Amino acid sequence: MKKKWWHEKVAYQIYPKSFLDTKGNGIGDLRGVINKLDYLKELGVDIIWLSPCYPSPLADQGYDIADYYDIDPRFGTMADMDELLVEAKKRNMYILMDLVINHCSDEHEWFKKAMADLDSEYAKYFFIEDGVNGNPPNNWRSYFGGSAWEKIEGTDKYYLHLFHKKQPDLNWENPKLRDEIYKMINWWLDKGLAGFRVDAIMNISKALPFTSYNYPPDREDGTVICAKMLGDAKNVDTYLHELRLHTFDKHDAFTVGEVFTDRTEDIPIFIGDDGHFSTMFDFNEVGFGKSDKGWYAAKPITPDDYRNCCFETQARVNDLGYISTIIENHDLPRGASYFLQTCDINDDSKKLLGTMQLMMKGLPFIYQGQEIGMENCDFTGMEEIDDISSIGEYQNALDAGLSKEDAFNAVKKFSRDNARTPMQWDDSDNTGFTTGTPWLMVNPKYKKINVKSQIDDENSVLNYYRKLTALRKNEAYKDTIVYGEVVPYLENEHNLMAFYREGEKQTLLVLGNFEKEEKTVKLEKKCKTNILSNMKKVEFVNDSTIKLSPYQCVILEVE
Ligand code: TEU
Repeated sequence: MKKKWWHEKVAYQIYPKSFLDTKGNGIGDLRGVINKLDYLKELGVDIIWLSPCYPSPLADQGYDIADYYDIDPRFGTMADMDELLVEAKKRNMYILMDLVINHCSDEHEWFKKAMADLDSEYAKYFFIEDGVNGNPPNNWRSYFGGSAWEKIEGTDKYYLHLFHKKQPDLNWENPKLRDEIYKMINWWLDKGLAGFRVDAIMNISKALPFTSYNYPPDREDGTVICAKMLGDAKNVDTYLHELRLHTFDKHDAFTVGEVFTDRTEDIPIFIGDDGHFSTMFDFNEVGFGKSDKGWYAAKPITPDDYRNCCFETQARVNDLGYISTIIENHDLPRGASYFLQTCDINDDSKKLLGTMQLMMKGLPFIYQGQEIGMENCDFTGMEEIDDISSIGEYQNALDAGLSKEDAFNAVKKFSRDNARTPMQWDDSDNTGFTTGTPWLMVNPKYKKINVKSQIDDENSVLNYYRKLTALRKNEAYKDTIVYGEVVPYLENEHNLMAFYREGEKQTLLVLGNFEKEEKTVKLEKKCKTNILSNMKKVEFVNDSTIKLSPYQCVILEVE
């Protein structure tokens, strides 16, 4: 694997709508991002991924784009975007936009023109098919629940939407559509964007013709069927190859793919020296609990599961390419609430979890608020939840026979809105996010968990994250942390996550105790310096034994 400039960086995801509102409309904006660049720089962030801020009806919070060439006025102007690019560059930071090209909004002019004339060339930008005896063309279900087909009023035809009906799928079979997409990508890259996070990209190739699948009888949402469809769809590789030659390669752009695959043989398609993206997210850990029925029926995850998933990914990817690590994003519950559900959720355990992520091999993406230990929101009813996916899940749960109360309780734990409540800046009204009414409720935990209270506290989660990012860039250890092999240690020990990072210059040992109790750990190799711990006291019993306090982690250098 060739070394690349971005391997040594730290990335951060901003969900603009919930980051910082400077206009008082209750919605975060690009000026808010500009205002916080120094905050991010001090956190050690180099690469910023902005979730979509293009004009959009926001049915799926901007993942439904109505115009690829502009900024939604609620988020600011193109001048703000240009300023953001300039200000980022001054600080040696890189901006990524979200590239949502599997679908657009039903309010995009392509779709409006298609609907106005089903024989027009724009109709060929989408998948429009005849119904079968008054029913949709086939039985595919969408990711967000219900049929993946929407009837076109006044006709017996349907259009395909693998996500919400306000997100019609674009027809990648059509070279004209592909050219439109390439033109748009190059336009953004010419502007000085460093690259993209590429949304839902596994979906661009459909299994054609549109035949029905046999559903498992208790299947509530589209995921399994879509997964099966993806297995049958053959053109992902071909499309991505063409896409990259026409766009990314010409600009040496950095790209991170939202790729869902558990097939090792597919990895080189996406990453590595000949992969179509620079990197892709590791979703192994975060997807662990999801059941066949969807998120509402997810199984709990333990620290042992988290550890095993991380090690599994490392073994699978190995030197095939360089992955990106996450513990949360805008589609998931908060990492602390999810991965620490069997632990005490406190500053120590949050620092421990962060250490495991940032010491893994991979480009770490920190999601806004993760660095201060934001937690899930204790929503009290469905009326407080805005996300269309959660609303779909709730319906799925009701349809499966759950009571309203049980359905709500199941959905709220995994709701995407847990990650979408406003960023917690201080303990003033609305947590300093807005002077207006926030578009989504502020998590009441903000009184305790906020940037202001942590910034000057040497022991805060925030300052610990700063130490972690600094360690990744420390000349003495950088090569080992970025490139060193991950070698699991004592992997059968319950509630312990332990691994070596074997580099050319040195070997590090990372130990994390996920237990409420003290843990004594045998050291098979003599360790010298304690490089970093989330606790002041590091207690070696003797040369070959160390005692870890509850939720303690340490990073040691092997002698
Ligand atoms: O997510 C793609 C995706 O597969 C999601 O369905 C994911 O499994 C789900 O959100 C979990 O609840 C991307 C975006 O990240 C997401 O926010 C969008 O809603 C989706 O694409 C459609 O653009």
